[in-house]
Amino acid sequence: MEFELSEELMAVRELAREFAEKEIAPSAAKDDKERNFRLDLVRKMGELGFYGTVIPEAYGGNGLGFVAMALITEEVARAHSAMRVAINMQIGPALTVLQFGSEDQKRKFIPPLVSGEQIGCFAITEPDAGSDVAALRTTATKDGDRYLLNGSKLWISNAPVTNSGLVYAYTDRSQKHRGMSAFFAEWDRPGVTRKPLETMGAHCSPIGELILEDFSIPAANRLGDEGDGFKICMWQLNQTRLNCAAGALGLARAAREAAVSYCNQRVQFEQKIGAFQMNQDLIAQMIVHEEAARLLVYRAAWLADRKQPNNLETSMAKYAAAEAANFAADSAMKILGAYGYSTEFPVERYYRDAKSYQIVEGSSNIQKMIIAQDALGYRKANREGG
Ligand code: GRA
Repeated sequence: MEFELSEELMAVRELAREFAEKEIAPSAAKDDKERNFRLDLVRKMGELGFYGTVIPEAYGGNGLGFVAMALITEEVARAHSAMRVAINMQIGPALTVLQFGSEDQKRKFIPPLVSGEQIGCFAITEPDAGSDVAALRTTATKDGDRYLLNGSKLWISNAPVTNSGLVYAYTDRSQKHRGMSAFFAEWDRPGVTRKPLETMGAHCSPIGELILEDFSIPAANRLGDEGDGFKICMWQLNQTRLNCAAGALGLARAAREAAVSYCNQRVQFEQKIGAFQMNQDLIAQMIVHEEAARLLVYRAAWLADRKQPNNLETSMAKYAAAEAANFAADSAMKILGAYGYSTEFPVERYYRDAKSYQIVEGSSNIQKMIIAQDALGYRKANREGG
């Protein structure tokens, strides 16, 4: 058993930390308040290779692997959690095309996502299909050498700014989940209306609705066969879930660091408040939850690097990290009191941003369902092709 990072991975982490501290952190409060989408920083992360870790060099990546992806994501999220969504939006579609795409699709669609030239997304969720992916209603009707898509995709990260990405729709609703198909969409075309939406946190990660009315996608952009969509989606979610888990870890760390630092400065009743056992209790719990989540996140990434099944391990990592982030943000708020509640300091942003991790990429309840049903023998989490 090996708990050390290689020199290469330590260098990757150092690069990401330096970038996050110098370029992301200084404007995080302003960007959050103004809900800025930092295209400049998104592009810079592309230049630094942050979207290429899980993509081979042949398609513009650097092949550093999933542990590298997790380390980078953790560092970025520690500086500003909303900025790590950008990593997922580039990697998610690129990696899915790498897994299921034809050679032509790989050459055409992956490099612009890896470089950050095209802003990515993945459109799964709908007004009546969140946790229950199979309930989605968007249809894709074959029309000669293209498909016409009709439906509404809701709460789609990057919807207001995306150029290209994945979209899931039914080619045959009567087949239930076996009639779902996956497509690579180029969004700067007619037939799509974008409606930005506002959320409580992750302000720098634009989100919204994509309304599709006879939105045309060339048949050549379908990933896999008709009917492969649900399995492709489950596979994709397993990859993108890992990025969320790493992001939650970064946020947990930021909140814990803020709490520790404040405990060592703030004096009440003539003592540093770190001397009070009730605060020590919170700090100890924050550290243990964070460190346990870190081991789970790194293990899931390590398994992914070895191409070993990791759906179960990724669900555990996502659940643990999301809960650790929320525990840490909530505890930091208690420790900092009014300074935590104030919009002048970052803890209230951590608190708002942390909530998203219990919702996105499979809620905490969905992760628990996957973990428990595997343990009970009802539904295996690590499946063939998953
Ligand atoms: O029997 P079969 O041959 O028909 O196959 C079944 C099963 O074997 C079929 O799908 C197969 N399957 C899988 N295959 C490979 C299921 N899971 C997998 C897998 N992991 N790998 C149907 O299976 P089922 O178990 O009956 O499916 P279900 O009950 O309809 O759904 C399962 C489940 C609840 C886990 C799924 O729907 C799910 O994961 N839901 C959560 C949805 C989610 O995560 N949404 C995220 C939206 S995107 C987002 O949040 C963006 C955030 C961006 C950011 O912040 O970064």
